[in-house]
Amino acid sequence: MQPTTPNNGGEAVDSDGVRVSATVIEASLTTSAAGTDLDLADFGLVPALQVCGTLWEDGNGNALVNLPSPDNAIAGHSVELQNSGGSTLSTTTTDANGAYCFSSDELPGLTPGQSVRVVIDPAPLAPLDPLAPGAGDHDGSPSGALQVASVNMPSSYGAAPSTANFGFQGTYGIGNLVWRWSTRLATSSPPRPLPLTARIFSTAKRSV
Ligand SMILES: [Ca+2]
Ligand SMILES: [Ca+2]
Ligand SMILES: [Ca+2]
Repeated sequence: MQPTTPNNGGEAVDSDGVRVSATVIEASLTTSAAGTDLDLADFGLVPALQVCGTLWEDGNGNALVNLPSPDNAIAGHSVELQNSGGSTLSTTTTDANGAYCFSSDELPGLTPGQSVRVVIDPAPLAPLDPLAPGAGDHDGSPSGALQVASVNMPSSYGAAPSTANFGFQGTYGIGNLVWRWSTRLATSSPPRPLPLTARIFSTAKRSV
C-alpha cells in the first residue's frame, strides 16, 4: 500500500503519513499552543503502483494465457525490472503459477507513469522459444539474447497493475535416416552416407 497525499484537507480528515523507507510510513506531529490538542495523525492508504505478469508455455498454441490448463506455468524463473536506461531496479522470481510482481511498496522510487523495462533471459528455458513479438498476450521482444517488455507504470496509485507477460512455445522437429542398402536386407546398419535434399509438404501438398 502507498500513503495518500498528506495534508490534503482539514486536519481532522486529511492524511498525514509520508513514506520514509520501504517499510515505514511516518506522520510528524507539531506541538500546539498550551491547552490545545496536538495535530491529528491520520494514515490514508491506497494500493501501490505495480507491474505484474506471467511466464507461461503456450500449450494450445493460441498465444493467450490459458492457465492452469492447457498451458503450463513457468515457475522459478528470474525476472528483472530496469529503468528506461537499462539500469537494474530489482529482481524477483516467478511463483508456482508463473506470476511475478514489482511494487512501489518495495520500490518507493517508482513513480506514476514511469517508463520501465521488464527483462528475462530465455536461455535457461530452451528448447522452449519465446513467442513472436506482439503475439496475443506476449509482451516481450528480443533484445540481443534477452526478452524485454517496455511498459509504463500505472498512471496513478490505486490504478490496475501494468502488465508484462512472456509466452513460450515448444519447438518441433522431424527427421530420420536416408541410407543406401549395403545388402538386400532393408536395414540401415551399417549406414552409408547418401547426401540428399529433404523437403517437407503440408497435407495440401504445398512445400513448407
Ligand atoms: Ca495534516
Ligand atoms: Ca490529519
Ligand atoms: Ca494458450
